[in-house]
Amino acid sequence: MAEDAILGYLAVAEEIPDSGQFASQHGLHHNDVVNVIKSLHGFRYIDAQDIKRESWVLTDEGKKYAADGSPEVQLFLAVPQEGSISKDELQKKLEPSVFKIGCSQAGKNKWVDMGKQVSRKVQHVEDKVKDLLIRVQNVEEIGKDDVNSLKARKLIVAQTWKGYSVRKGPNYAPKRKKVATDLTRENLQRADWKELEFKEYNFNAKGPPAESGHLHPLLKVKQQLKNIFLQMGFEEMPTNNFVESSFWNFDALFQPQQHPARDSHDTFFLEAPSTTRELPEDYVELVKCVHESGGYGSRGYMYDWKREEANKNLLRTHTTAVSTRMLYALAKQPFAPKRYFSIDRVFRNESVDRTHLAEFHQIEGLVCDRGLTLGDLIGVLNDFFSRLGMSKLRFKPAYNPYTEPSMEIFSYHEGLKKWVEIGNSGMFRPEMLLPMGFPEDVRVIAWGLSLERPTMILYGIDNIRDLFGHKVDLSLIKRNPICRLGIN
Ligand code: FB9
Repeated sequence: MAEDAILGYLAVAEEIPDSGQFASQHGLHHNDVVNVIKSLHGFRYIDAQDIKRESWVLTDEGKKYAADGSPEVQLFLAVPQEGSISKDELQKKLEPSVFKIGCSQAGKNKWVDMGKQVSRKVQHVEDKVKDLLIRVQNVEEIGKDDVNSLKARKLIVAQTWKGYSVRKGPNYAPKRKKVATDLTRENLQRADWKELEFKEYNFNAKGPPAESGHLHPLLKVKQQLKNIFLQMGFEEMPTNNFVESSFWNFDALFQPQQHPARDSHDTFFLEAPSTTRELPEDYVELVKCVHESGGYGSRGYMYDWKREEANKNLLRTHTTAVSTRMLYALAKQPFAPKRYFSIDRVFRNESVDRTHLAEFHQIEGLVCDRGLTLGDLIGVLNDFFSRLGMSKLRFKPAYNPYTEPSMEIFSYHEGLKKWVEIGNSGMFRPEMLLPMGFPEDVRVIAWGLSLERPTMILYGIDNIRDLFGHKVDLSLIKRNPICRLGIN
């Protein structure tokens, strides 16, 4: 249709100066003409040049007045030729916007006398505005001042019209030759490949996008945090056991058995297997004592410690449970300083909301060495978080059953323009370390944070359910580039 019109027209004419006029002269939609021009240009049947033209188009309000007349004329016609009409009466006869604009325009044009009563001041008026709008609609020229006044009344807006001027191309032919895009068996059998014109190879054509796996944003940030820990000389702890005994998750951490976190409101206890198979009996005895009657300078919690409570299996509530196992194993060896880290899932029976699910990934770091102080903890925290791009830290005294002193960590986040709580930390209590068998002067400083929070902030994800779980929009994972940690 449009193709034959264009190729046919160029058979007799040098050029098609304006695809817009060509379309209207041939009763074609300009878009169809443009698509054909692009395709013929692609095959070099024609040579098309962009042409732009600024034109005015009517706004919706402009279209209304072009159809129904300008508001001032509608108002004028609503005023009786003789006598007058009350303003309220008049208002009822017209749409609110027409009445409002009509009053100001007709008033300005001194067509009517706008008092409590409204009367005509002239016999007849021309609807110049309507005429101008119709001329614009018909792409006819109108004067500069008229353009400005219509523009001022937001009845017309500028529009860039894009079209093409077209000339014959190097492969011009009045009819598009069917170009073969493939040499088929039939072509060979019919030996008609000689006549056939083959489409050029387009070596710049992009192949189909290579579908590949995409790392979940959480895993991208996890990898960067692992790199930071490894660069700081930390060794990763094995976290491949979501199921833990209450002993390693709580008791070994000197967390008393009646501590609120140890009831099913906060912790997922297992039905099967409900109890752990074995614990290091001699060490369990020491833990029992320190809970019940203290020692090592502590008076303990002075309650009856129950083995069956410690035997209960649960989904670990923190990766600190892994730290406990690793520190216990470390204490069995001749002492050597150690830096450990873990990043893995922990489970808490919490109500789900925008930032909390029943599970999240905990990041934990610990340094075990002789004579470590709170200063060393603050030092390693500044080092660690500065590598995450968080340099300005503040510390707020906090409480954990297994660390004393403990501190919540805050950082001023330039992007969010506020102080953000970025983690918790402390020095493991002697009641935890000494029963393990560590020498008196060995101290362990540790800290923890979540993986979800930094990932949500870095990827600008507002609701944790958009980050993790069955509602995640996979395209988000596909589309999201790596956010470089440490770069604001
Ligand atoms: O991750 C947390 N906040 C955070 C971290 C990084 C971050 O980076 C942004 C790019 C800039 C932003 C925010 N928090 C810890 C703080 C809060 O979100 C807190 O409300 C929620 N916390 C979780 C626990 O919720 C019950 C985050 C999680 C958390 C808290 C404490 C520990 C671990 C995870 C710990 C510990 C610990 C303490 C002493 C010794 C050993 C471990």
